[in-house]
This record gives sequence, C-alpha cells and structure tokens, in this order.
Amino acid sequence: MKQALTLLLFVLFVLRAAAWFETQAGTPIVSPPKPAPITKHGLMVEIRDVARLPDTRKLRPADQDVVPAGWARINFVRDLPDGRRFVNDSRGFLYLLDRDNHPTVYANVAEVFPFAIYNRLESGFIGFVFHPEFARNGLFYTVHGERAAGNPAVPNFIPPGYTRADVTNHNVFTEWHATNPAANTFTGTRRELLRIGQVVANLTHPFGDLEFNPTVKPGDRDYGLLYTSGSDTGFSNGGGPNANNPTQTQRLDTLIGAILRIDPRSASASGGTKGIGDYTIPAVNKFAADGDPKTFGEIYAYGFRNAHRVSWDPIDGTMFATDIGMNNIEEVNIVHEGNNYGWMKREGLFENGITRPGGALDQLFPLSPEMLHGQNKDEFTYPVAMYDHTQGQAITAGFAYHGRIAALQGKFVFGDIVRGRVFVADLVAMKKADDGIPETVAPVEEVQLYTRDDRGNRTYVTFRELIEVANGTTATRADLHISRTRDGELLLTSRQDGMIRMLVPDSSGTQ
Ligand SMILES: [Ca+2]
Ligand SMILES: [Ca+2]
Repeated sequence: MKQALTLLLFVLFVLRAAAWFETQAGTPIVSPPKPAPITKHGLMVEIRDVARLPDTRKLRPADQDVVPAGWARINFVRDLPDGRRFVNDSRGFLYLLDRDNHPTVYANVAEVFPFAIYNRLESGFIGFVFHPEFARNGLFYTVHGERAAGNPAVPNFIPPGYTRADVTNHNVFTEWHATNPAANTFTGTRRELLRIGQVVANLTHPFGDLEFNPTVKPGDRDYGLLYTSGSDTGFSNGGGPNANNPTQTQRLDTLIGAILRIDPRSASASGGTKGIGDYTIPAVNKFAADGDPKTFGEIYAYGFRNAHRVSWDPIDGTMFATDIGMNNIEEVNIVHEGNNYGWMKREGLFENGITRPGGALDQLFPLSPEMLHGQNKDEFTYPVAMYDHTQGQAITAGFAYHGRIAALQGKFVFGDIVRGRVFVADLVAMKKADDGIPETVAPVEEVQLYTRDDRGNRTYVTFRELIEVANGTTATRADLHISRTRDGELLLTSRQDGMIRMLVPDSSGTQ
C-alpha cells in the first residue's frame, strides 16, 4: 500500500513536472524556475544532542577565519569498526570521542600544515577518511586547502592552459600512517598523495570528500580504492579573471569536474601505473582501460560542479553524489562509471546559459520536450531528485537510510546546507528515476524535527533554531552537514555551533 502510494505520488509528480516544463519550453529563463515547493507531509523525527566540540573561536585571527563567531566548524564524523568516533574541526583538529562522547585531540592537523588557509567556507582541514583496514595498516587520509603565496610546494596538477604563476591556492590530499592504530593520539608519518593547483581568486569548490566504498569486501574490484568528491575547482564562481570559464569543464584530459577513483598506494609499492600524484591508477577504471592516454585514468565520472559528497546504499551498492548548483538547481545524482553529469552545459534539467553566446551562469534554458521526455537523447546523465533556489541554496550530503527510525527507512536523507532544512526522497522512486529520461525525478519532502525535554514534552524545531539556541545568537547560515554512523544512523552537524546531533527513534516510550 505504502509502495503503491509512493508510486502514485511519483507519477503525479512526473505529470506535474512535465506540464511545468512544457510551458517553459523555448523561452530563456533568466530568473530561478519555480517547481513545486518542498512541503512537509507528516514525517517527524526526533533530534538529540550527542556531544559538543571544544570552542575554537579564538584560534585564528578574525580576518583569517571565514566565520569567527562559529563555535567549532565540523564537516565530518566517522566511526571506526572498533567503536571509536572521530570528528574534524576544520580549524585544524581531528578529535576522538570516547565512550562518554568526551572529545580529545587525536591529531593536530593545523600544526603540520603551516600554509593552510581558513578564510573560505570549504577551507582549512576539510575532510578525512579511514582506510577500511585502518585497524591493521594505520592508514587514513585527509584533504585540506593552502595558499600558494610563499608556499614552496609544487602542485602535481594545474588546470590545462595555466602555469604555476597562475596558481592561487592548493588543494592537498595526504595519507597519514599511525604507528599504532589502537592508540588514542596520533604518532606516525605522512605522505602527500596529490596537490592540485587552483587558479581562481578564492579557494572555491576544492575537493572536500574522500571516501572508500563501504559496501564492498576484500577481493571486490572496488575494495581499497579511494573516491573523491567532484569539483570544478571554482571555475564557475571562484572569483578573479579565471572564473566563469566553461572551457575547463566537459573534458577528460583534466581532474576538473570529475569524481576520481584512485588506488592510494604509491605506484612504487603497488607496481601499478603511477597517477598524476603519488598514487596508483586502478587498472579497472574505465578511462584507464580505454587505451586513450588523453583521457585521465583517475576519472570515475565527470560533469560535476561541486559534488561535494558521495555515498553508497548499503543494500545494493548504488552510488550517489549530491551536487551543489550555481544559481538555480541542487541535484542528487546516481553515479555510474564513465557518465557525464552535464556541468557547465547543464544545471538540473536545464541548459546553463554560460555555454550560449552572450549567456551567463545564472541563466537557464529549457530542454526541448523531446529531450525532456527521453525521445531524443544527449550525452548527459540527469539528476534523480532536485530542488531549486527558492527552497534552499546548497545541498548537503545524502544517505540511503536503513536504520532504526521507521519513518526514514527506505528514504534518501539529505538537506540544505544554508537553510538547515532536512529533506527525504524515496529510494525506490529515485532508482526508478535513473531511467535516462530527464523529466522523471523523485519527489522531495521535508522532515519536521522535534526535541523532547526531560519530561518527554515534544517541541517542534528547525535545525537553525537549535544552532541559535546553542550559540545564544542568530545564525545567518545553518551550515548543516550530515554524517553516517557505523550502524547506519545519521548525525547532523554544523560549522556554526560545534554540536553533534543525532536523528533518533522517538524516545517517548522510554520516558
Ligand atoms: Ca585513458
Ligand atoms: Ca530520470
């Protein structure tokens, strides 16, 4: 019954979307299109505080900190199989939470990267991930941003057509080797994997996510391979003379705009083909096996603007990427190796104006009805769920949920970074929308969050209100990020208040 209802809603949504697109066809759209607003349909989930990181507000001079008033700036929470939980403050600390969720510094990342910068939304110590065999090999990986000025390090990669003189910032992947993986503070060595030069004015859209596919086992062809987010490295709106440059996208002879898949082992250790940095190109990668030296073997899928998070459905291994749009459309994509996800030629189900003579990045043009219906095909893969900028400004991570909260089971849970709204789309509908037909997309609905006090009383809240209460001041951005625990539950964090919160089954039964 529930499945039938979902299907009915899906069909209704498709018909409605089709009608909407029909009326738009042929006319340039220079203001944000307005599909149906995302509304609530009775889905309510309890949210509870788990832990708060130490206050690092005074760590950097105010002019070197993107949000000086932010208590701590969390991007990722990661659990190890042994139960230890780690979390980063992008101001430069990797913390370990003990069983009582008390944080201690595991590694002082800022200390070892003196050229790191902290003045952008995605900057400083941006992300980290543990190797699936960390318990045995002690390996984990970080990504951070540095300034180029005065920096003696030489990038392994500079976008085609530019030289080192054009490089403004660096985006760096590092492998850390813990001498004793069981220790609760890091001691060990580091090895730089890849250093990418960015040439736009600001550190915009750096690679920020490193992931291992958690759904595969030793022996699988995907096991131990490191995935990255997909990034145009600021060639859309990174500022300065080199921004707004569509010629840097839609090509395979670059790392720009692509989700990469690499074997993090040095080629000297693996015996395989060396990549652009100190890592190995997986021989199984499509663009490594194509016999074409002009297509970079690191590329897994391409055509992304800022696919800043990737994740997998633990049930069937479906890979997702949430791609932050320019002025108009936020996308959830199902990722297939070798596919082209459209940026800068496409944004959502639209042609982006930048690729037309006299056009601009903030303009959209509708696809023809034949294209939308899938009667005519192009070379692009379109999103399976999306929303526009009347509803939010930047999509968060998203996860296929199969945890303890009944209301969220079978949903893809995501949200909007800026507004802090929490959204879901039905996984069955999303997978059905992965059909090569642009206009079929899964409907999105909003989750109503609530807290319970000591007496069990329910209070309806927004994520942003929770931050404002924690900080005792208003927040211009929610800076919502989402992480997944080792047992599949969801942690909501913010770069504003340093609190880790969890979505939990309703606690009224336990009061
Ligand atoms: Ca190739
Ligand atoms: Ca579709």
